[in-house]
Amino acid sequence: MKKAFITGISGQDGSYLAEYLLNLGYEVHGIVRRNSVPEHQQSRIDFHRENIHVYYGDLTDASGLERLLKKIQPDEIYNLGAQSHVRISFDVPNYTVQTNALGVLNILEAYRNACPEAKFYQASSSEMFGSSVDEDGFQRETTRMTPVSPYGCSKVFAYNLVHNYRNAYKLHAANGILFNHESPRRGSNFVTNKVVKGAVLIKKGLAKKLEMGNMDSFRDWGHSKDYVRAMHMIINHDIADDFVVATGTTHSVREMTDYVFSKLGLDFNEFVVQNPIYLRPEELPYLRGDCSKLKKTFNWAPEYTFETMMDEMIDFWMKTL
Ligand code: F7E
Repeated sequence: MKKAFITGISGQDGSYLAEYLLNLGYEVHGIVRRNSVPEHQQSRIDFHRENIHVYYGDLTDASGLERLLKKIQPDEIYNLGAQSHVRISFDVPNYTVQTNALGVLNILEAYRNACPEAKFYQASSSEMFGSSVDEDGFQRETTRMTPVSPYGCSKVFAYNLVHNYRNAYKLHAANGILFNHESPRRGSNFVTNKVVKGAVLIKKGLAKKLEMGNMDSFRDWGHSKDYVRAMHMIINHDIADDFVVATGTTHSVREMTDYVFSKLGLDFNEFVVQNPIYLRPEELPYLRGDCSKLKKTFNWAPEYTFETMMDEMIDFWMKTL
């Protein structure tokens, strides 16, 4: 039985990955941060609590990470833990860098010392490309990285560190460069779930308005379930490498909002207002990923489309609220 260790196991991707690996017969271990309301924190993995080994841990706690890796001796380490909200990274830049950059140094060191035969996956992000777009309108593995947020900068540091540890210490350490990915489990302060939840509240007469930030940025939105399958392929590739995971299609926030409100028989223009608190000091205007390398290497293809993913989220909130 293979053993996997997942940081960020209680998050959207961590919970789907844990389910995916359990179905493949893995023994699954993961860390969660201490929280004053633990009931809420682990809601995404509650279904599987008996099958998952959960420990308190934190990417900023180097000795705790090393102790756990020594004890568990995992075959695969998935580093999905992060301060993952881009706008909030402007509010808490130091914490973001401590967790997403130095935290990766901590887990790479723990990995190198405790279980160097294991394979390592780093959750790298399309936010690393920042303002760079290739001439054909896509971002890919070779696109220049010019990040535009503390979050993006922290992820570039971690991405480079993974290369450094791969080459210097001959570790099997891979980067998945994931574009935005969503699901009903997405935190409701990320834009897709915020819009779906807000629109459903309006539809049900429970809210009158939805306050948003910049409606003109474009994102390449895929489904988290499709992307965790890619993570497993990437970590198990013969050689440790870097892969973009994306759908290749892009939509503006405005188009996405229009899609959701229209599905509910509403005109978003009547309900959406701008609140500057949701604007970012610097915005990443356009993302569209080229994942040819992933498709060619693993024959990966997403099962969800933008529409089926958004419809699933709408159904979820219609049933939940
Ligand atoms: O924003 C705009 C916002 O917060 C998407 C993270 O998973 O993907 C995610 O980062 C767009 C931005 O995701 C609101 O300005 C407008 O242009 O859903 P988001 P993100 O910043 O793209 C990358 C790949 C990651 O790695 C990150 O961890 O939507 N937007 N109005 C808004 N965004 C939010 N959150 N809230 C608004 O009211």
